[in-house]
Amino acid sequence: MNQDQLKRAVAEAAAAYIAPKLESDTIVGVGTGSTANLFIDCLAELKGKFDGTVASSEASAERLKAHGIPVYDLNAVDDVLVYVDGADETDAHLALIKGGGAALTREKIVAAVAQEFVCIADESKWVPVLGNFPLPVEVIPMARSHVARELVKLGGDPVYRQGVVTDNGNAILDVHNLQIRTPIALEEQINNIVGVVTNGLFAARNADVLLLGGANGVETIR
Ligand code: ABF
Repeated sequence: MNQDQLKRAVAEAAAAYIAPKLESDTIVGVGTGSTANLFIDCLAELKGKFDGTVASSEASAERLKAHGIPVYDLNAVDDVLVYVDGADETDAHLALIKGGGAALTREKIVAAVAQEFVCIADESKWVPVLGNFPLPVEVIPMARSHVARELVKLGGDPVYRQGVVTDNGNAILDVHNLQIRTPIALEEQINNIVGVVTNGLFAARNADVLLLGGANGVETIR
């Protein structure tokens, strides 16, 4: 199977994983990216078996609505049963790097609210140590240079993602050359820099379940 087929396989596996949990009042959290897009298409098959969704980006909200799936403001719902989203990297503890699509802050908020976080990824995302994929950091625009200098002190090489404005109106710095051996600690350290909105390490709130697509099919890892 090629990468697209693996993404489709994990998207289908996620729909099959959540289907038995759905009830008429269930809200499903939906992520962003090409794997999450395929999940949205599978979710459309389950329309009517749950109430609606909250989305981690404007792009995902549009795709959900195009399928006729209700999309709610997160403030309007009491509970998110499950959040399904992709990742840029995952380690064996299901700590993740996310944010390649610049949606990390809303993704982290929905993940924080959700009872269960199901990550869907093809095997190219599985790494022994996080950091080969540049770590995205969302920053308040006026703090960009300050945050970049602080990130250099932490050993990284931040690069401004030119031309990208997040759904929240902010900028993204991609931090290269990090070998992230203590992801929970680094997540906290970066979040403590003044001007950082959030960073793409999902370690304090990691995934609960990983559906990983590879040559031998979809593996469920907890
Ligand atoms: C989102 O989509 C992001 O957090 C991550 O950056 C990206 C993964 O993209 P894809 O599924 O297209 O590889 O989940």
